[in-house]
Amino acid sequence: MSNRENTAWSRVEFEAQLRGMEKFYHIHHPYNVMMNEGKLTKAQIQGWVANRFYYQVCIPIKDANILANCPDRETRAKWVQRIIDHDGQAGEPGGIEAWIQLGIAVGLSREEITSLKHVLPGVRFAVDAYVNFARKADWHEAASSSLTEMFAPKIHQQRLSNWPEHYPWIEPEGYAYFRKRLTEARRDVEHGLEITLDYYKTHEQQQRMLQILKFKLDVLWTMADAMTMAYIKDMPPYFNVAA
Ligand code: AHQ
Repeated sequence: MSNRENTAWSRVEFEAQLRGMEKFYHIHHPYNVMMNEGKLTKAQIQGWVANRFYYQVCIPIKDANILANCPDRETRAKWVQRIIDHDGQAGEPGGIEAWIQLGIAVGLSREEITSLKHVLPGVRFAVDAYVNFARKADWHEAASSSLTEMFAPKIHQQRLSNWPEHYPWIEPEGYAYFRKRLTEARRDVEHGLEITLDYYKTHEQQQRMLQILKFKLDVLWTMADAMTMAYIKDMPPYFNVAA
């Protein structure tokens, strides 16, 4: 390999390479494309909300594992905000409660959502893989795996812009979560990028980061795959097995 191929990217080039991974983001998954085009039924929207709830409740667990593995007080003092954003605090219900409100706005009951009864095996395995990665990985690597959120503001904005027209039956109160994430995601990415661009210095380390980001992109894509099988192709687990 010529030396050039082994040379580490500059900070600017490294960030550009990370942002170049947007083509694998789940905004391009058929489930999300159909959602954005108004082609999903009420049941397919409800299935998505009920399954994504498992991802949402696991995010604070994932972030608590990063805190547990991180010896740097300054980093922890910033990172802890992510747990508060989701779990809430005195007087502020938080993102998990906002997601339950989204569930109620699409016609699910609180119990249906919080019972996790609709969570598909493929969704559960993908989310658990993310949490277990954060549990075991070096805290820098776990922190940098959150950078799929570089691409999240666009997908949240899409929902806010298109759902009212495509899905007028959804109560507008449900949109609070997406609005909340527009600012929170941008703030999270600023901190996550700082940690990432500071940590991965050599060519090999930067290649490792691309692998980590691809793993997290796979988590999101696989969740949508499981929902596609169950709710679009009507082939949920064991659909062809006699009850
Ligand atoms: O609602 C989302 C959220 O709270 C988070 C936390 C962050 C992480 O720590 O990995 N990623 C993330 C994401 C959220 N919403 C997803 C969506 O499509 O609504 C996007 C997802 C992400 O890009 O990782």
